[in-house]
Amino acid sequence: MPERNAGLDRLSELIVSLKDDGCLRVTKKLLNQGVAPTEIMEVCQKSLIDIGKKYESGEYFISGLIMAGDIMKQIIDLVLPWLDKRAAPPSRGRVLIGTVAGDIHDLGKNMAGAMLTTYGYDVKDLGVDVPPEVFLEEAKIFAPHLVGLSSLMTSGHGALVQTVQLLKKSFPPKNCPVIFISGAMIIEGVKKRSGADYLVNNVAETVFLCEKVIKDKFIKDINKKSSNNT
Ligand code: B12
Repeated sequence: MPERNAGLDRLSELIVSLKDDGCLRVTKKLLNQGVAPTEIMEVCQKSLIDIGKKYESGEYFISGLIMAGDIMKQIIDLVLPWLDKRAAPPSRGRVLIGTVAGDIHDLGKNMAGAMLTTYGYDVKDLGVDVPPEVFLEEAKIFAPHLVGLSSLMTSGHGALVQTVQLLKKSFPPKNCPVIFISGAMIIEGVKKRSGADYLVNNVAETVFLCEKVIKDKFIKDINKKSSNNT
């Protein structure tokens, strides 16, 4: 197993102490040293959780969260061009994503969207604060294989549950897109309550899940249909 680059711990310290110049310098260095973008993203996600804890404990204020969001956006901009551009077919599948009503957090969703696009998926991003009905309307038009809902606040769980249930009841089970949910504060219990198919915790897991679902569910269906026709 390759040794972990010590710069990743340095990056984490700099993010948590909101030192934007240092963060960007270290990120560039890590990328030039060949550290995987996904590894850098994992460090960012964990560091942001630490920042969230500092906010909760009163050590940081809302300005801290805003700075963290800003730093994160700049790091994502640096990292995205380094993502592995796969020689993928024109589209591996359609994925509809968005942040649920009442929530404006979008960093994780944007990262996941960019990563899926890089891996050859056709991604439609509905943005933030998206009402359940809009997810449904867009799902009818775009006909996604998967729908990914992001929700970072406990207060957003109601909207999340409503969105999943609306989608589930509006499509016949066989034609319903596979629904996955993601974001800090989502726990297995929320997944169960909503009836979502999967809970994902990071972008690497998301890409893996999409590949698995498309392969297991949709490609199998296509093969079944074509063998029934012969
Ligand atoms: C940055 C930040 C902000 C920024 C957001 C900037 C932006 N453009 O997104 C700003 C300053 C705007 C903000 C505002 C607020 N925030 Co805030 N924020 C955070 C913070 C520190 C980091 C979130 C983040 O970006 N994480 C990094 C990303 C990469 O991680 P992620 O979202 O989990 O995503 C990963 C996976 O889950 C997955 N994924 C995520 N989404 C999706 C979607 C799809 C489709 C897929 C495929 C995958 C996927 O992939 C990602 C990468 O691995 C969190 C702390 C935390 N624990 O997360 C608090 C946090 C979420 N915020 C919180 C709060 C309270 C607020 C405010 C209400 C504060 C206020 N008083 O105004 C407002 C909310 C306004 C609103 N209505 O939405 C709380 C929520 C607490 C709770 N129990 O609900 C947290 C947890 C902080 C805390 N510990 O108290 N916030």
